[in-house]
Amino acid sequence: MTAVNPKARRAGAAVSGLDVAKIRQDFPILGQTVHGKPLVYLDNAATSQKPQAVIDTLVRYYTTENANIHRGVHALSQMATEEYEGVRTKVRQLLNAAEDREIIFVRGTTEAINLVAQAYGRQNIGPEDEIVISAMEHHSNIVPWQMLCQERGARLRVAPCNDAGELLLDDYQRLLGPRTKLVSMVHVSNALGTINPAKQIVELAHRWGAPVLLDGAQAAPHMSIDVQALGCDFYAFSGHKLYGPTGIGILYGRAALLEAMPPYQGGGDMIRSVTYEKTLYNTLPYKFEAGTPHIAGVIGLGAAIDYVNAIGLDRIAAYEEELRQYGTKCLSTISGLRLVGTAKEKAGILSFVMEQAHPHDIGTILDAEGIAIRTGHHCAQPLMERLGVAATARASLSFYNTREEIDALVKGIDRVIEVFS
Ligand code: 7TS
Repeated sequence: MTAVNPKARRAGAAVSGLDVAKIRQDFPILGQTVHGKPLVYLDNAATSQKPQAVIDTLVRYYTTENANIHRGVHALSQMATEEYEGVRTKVRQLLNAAEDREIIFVRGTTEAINLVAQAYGRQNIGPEDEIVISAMEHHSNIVPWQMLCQERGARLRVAPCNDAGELLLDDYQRLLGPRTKLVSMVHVSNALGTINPAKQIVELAHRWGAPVLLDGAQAAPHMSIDVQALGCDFYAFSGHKLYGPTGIGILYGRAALLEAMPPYQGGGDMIRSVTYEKTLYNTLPYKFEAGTPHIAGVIGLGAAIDYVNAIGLDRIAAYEEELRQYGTKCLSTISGLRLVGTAKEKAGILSFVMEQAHPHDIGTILDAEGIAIRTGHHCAQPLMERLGVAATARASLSFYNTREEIDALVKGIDRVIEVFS
C-alpha cells in the first residue's frame, strides 16, 4: 500500500472546527454499503447527497401542504405560495442580491444559461458581435452560446488557460473590445477545481460595457457568494449540487437587465393579461417562471440553504480546503499518478490520470471498493483536448467527506495499481 505521508496529515489538521462525524449522521445515504463496502461518496461535483432535513421537508410538503401556487384562495395554496416565495428571499440572502425579484427559479444551471442566451442574447447580440467564454467551460456554458452565435451570426471567443488550468488574464483582456457583447465564465471549474478571479473578470468586461454571467454551479455549494461584491450581471447555480433536490436551480439577474429582457417561455403565471391580439407580461420575477414550477424543489432547496447556513459557508470552505490539501498531498505520493488541474486557487476537486490505467478502469475498480468518483471528460471536452487528456478520474469533495475517505481512495488506487501491474 502507498504510505500516506504523516506530514500531510498534520498539514491538514482541522482548523474549521466542523463536527463531521455529527454532520454525516444528517445524511442517511452515507451510512450505506455499496458492493459490501462502506460507501465513500466522492462525486459531489456531479451531485451532492441530501441531508435528512431536505428529505423531511419534501415529505412534509407533499404530505401536508401540496397545492399549486399564486392562484388559489384556499389555505394550502396560500401556504405553499408563502413558502415558495420565502425561499426566494433565502436565495437572495445567500447570494446577497439586492432584490427578491432578481432571483428566478429555473431547472438548473443549464436552464439558467439557456434563458440568458435566448432572452438576453437574441435581443442584444447580432452579426459580428462577440461572446467571450473561457477554455474551462462545462458544455452547458459553451453550447447555448454556440447556438446563439449560429442564429445571430455572432462569434464565440475563448480565453485560454495555462497547463495548470488557470485563466490567462492578459489574453482574456486582449480578447475584450467593442464587439464584446457578453462574457460568460465558470466561477469554479468542475473538471479542474480552478477558482477563477471572478471579480477581475467582471471588472475587465465592464470596461467594455459587456455584461457578465458567472456559472456558479461548482462555487455556490462551496463558498460564500456575494453577487454585488462580484459585480456580475447574471449568476447561475443548481440546487442539486447545494444539497437540495434535482430539477431546481437559480438564475440571478440584475433587475434592470431582466426588466429589459423578453420572456424565455410563454404560458401561465408569466402574464398579466391575455387576449388573442396581445399579451401583457407579468412583472419580475414571474415573467420568467412560466407554468407550474417545481414547487417542492424550491421548498426543498430552502431547507438545503437553511442547512448549509447553519454550518456556515465560510467554515465549509475552510474544511473543504483542508481536505483538498490533504488529498492533494496523499495523491501526489502515488507514483504514476498525475493531478490534472493544479491552479493556485482551487476548490475541492481532485482530477487525475494514471500511467497504469485508463480513468474508466480506475472508476470501475474504485466502485468495487465502494468508492464513487466520476470518470470521463466531465462535460468539458474542449478543456480535455487543451490539456492533452482524453479523460480524467475525478474525486470531488464535500464537507461531509473525511480524511479516512481520502485514505480509502488512496487504498483503492493502490488496488488499481495492483490489478494493472
Ligand atoms: N456548469 C458547471 C460548472 C457544472 O459543473 C455543471 C454540472 C453544470 C454547469 C450543469 O449543471 P446542471 O445542474 O444544469 O446539469 N456539472 C456536472 C459534473 O461535473 N458532473 O456531472 C455534472
